[in-house]
Amino acid sequence: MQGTHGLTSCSEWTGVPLSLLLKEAGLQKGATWLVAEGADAAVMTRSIPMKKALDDILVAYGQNGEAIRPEQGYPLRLVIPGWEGNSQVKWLRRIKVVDKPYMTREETSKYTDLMPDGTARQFTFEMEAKSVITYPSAGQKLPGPGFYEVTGLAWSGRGKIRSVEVSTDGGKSWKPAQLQEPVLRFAHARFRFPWKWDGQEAIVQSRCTDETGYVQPRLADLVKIRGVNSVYHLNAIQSWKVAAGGEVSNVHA
Ligand SMILES: Nc1nc2c(c(=O)[nH]1)N[C@H]1C(S)=C(S)[C@@H](COP(=O)(O)O)O[C@H]1N2
Ligand SMILES: [Mo]
Repeated sequence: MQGTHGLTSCSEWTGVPLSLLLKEAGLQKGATWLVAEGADAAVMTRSIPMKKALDDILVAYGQNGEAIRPEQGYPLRLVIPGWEGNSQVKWLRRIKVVDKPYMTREETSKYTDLMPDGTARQFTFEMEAKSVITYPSAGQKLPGPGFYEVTGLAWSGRGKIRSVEVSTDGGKSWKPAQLQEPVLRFAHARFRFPWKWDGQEAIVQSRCTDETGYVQPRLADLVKIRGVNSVYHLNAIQSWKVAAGGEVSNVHA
């Protein structure tokens, strides 16, 4: 799903706090960034600010009670709560403490957002709040008018999800959805919303707010600021059209 890069949230990770390793190694003055390098053929490399490294980054060796699986980064990887997936270097083979970001391929040509004026938004580390309705969603078909439970997921790289609202009229009106416990920081939160579908064409949308008060933006509002060249961090409201026949499809509303 585009825009969900990041939150590897259904896992229980085991590892060593990166802050502990850095303190043991000893940091020199001016040590403001680090460069993490993967041992894969692509040598995926990302620059990470020291502030986050000293906060909550984990150098993980275990996932869900076993060694990290090869495809998830065995033997070691970074786990960076709330940040985009790409920064979470797998098959970690080197950490270099430096004084500036190194402008690697992934953080310049890829995970930097090209703004309408041609400048780059650097860096988009935190995953901004997003939600998506998973039922009904594109490719599904509602069998006929009647009662439905709208369900979906919401998450935020800035902390906990505070609330989710659902619209069934293309954003004209919004009603609160119910959050399912547990609602945890950086994790996917499930929501549900009772809906009586009258069989007419409808646009269904969800909109979440996180604990910082940040509200998931409408697509048009996000495009106004970011333009159309920045697709890697798309956290706008997702719209699904339910056609009169019950078919559900992806639309820009
Ligand atoms: N070394 C290395 N690390 C990497 C990558 C990679 O290609 N090489 N892909 C990144 C990207 S783009 C994502 S989304 C996450 C995926 O992590 P997962 O396998 O736990 O889902 O790993 C990141 N870490
Ligand atoms: Mo990714």
